[in-house]
Amino acid sequence: MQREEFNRQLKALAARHKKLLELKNEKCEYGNGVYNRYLNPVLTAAHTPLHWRYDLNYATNPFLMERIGVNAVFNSGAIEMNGTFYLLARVEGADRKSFFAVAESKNGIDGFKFWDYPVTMPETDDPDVNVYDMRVVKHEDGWIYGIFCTERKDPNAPAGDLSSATAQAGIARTRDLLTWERLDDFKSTSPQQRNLVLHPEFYKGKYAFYTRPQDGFITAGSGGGIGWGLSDNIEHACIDKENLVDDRKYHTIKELKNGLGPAPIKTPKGWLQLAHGVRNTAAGMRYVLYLFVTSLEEPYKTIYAPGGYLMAPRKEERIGDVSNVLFTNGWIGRDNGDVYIYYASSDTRMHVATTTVDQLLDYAINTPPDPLRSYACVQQRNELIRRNLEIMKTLNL
Ligand code: M1P
Repeated sequence: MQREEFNRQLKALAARHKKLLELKNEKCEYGNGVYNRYLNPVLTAAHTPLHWRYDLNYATNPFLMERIGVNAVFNSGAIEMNGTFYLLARVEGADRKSFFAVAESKNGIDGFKFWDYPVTMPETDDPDVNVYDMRVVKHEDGWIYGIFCTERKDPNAPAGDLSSATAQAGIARTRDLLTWERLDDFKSTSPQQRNLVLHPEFYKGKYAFYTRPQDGFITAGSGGGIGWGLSDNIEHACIDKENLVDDRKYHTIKELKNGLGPAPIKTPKGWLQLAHGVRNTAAGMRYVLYLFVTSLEEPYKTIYAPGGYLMAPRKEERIGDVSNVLFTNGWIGRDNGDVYIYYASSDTRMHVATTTVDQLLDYAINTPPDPLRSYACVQQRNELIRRNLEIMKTLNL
């Protein structure tokens, strides 16, 4: 390609990228009263800066090729600071390794733009092979913590098994999302820990963690579900006992496994908790999001557990690298009561859904719990139908 043509194509590429970043987002028509989805994803691989992917120098890249590809942008932590919305995105390169990068927006629903450089997350003495799914937590100790999964090859895997891995939690802290201090990896008695979440307040003077102990890398095995444990300090976080917060149950949306999403949002009626539940199907695992509320005084005690899912994959959300998956590790509860749920679909892209604390509490408190049997589900529904038929009669519907 001649230099002139290179410059022309580069300008066209930059213009298309700018247009994508400036695309306005709109609420989807007809929400369900609990939350509103939006028409466009807020982040995709195509949103990553061109200068992360292309060599922009004609002399070294005369074909204007993508040199280091980006495969997907998903599972992002979220935080609001001084009125700006920040996502700590999981960016997955074409080489399958993930890293973190900050994207910011003024309104939280569109205009997300990545910073010039991704996060340089320091390593520990035992280098991570892959890092992902950061929960960003503003703790009452004054620090912003990033709790994420650190994955390494399983040292006990038999020769030839190149897939077995161990997942543990990495912990880092920052004041500005730019410079990160890496602390010791989290320690517990479980061979695998993913979806670790730091509770934003001290509990009896200790750091409190929501855990997700597992026997294997993929399956929960004897792992009961979402747990809770306390650590004396954060620099060498370690828990030796986990209490069950939310267990798995037969024939529910969380039969196979579950895991807490972002850190909970404090409300006058309890801690709003958002999690993912997984069940198996003939087409593979199906990940949905569900909500529950725990007690203000004892954040490990569930006080409201609405039945079923809050959000499940629909339309194009169903399709991606790992299809039929919704996953969240970031939401923002604003001072005015608005809640922005950042969720990823099918391990490929990021979306937002908006709601309020009042709506989520109403949903949590007034949605009947899962009665666990078809017969009981029909009774539950009949009760609603009976009441509605009366109202329909009076309203002539
Ligand atoms: O592929 C779906 C998700 O699988 C894992 O979730 P869990 O920890 O519940 O098994 C994670 O690897 C997550 O990143 C991924 O989105």
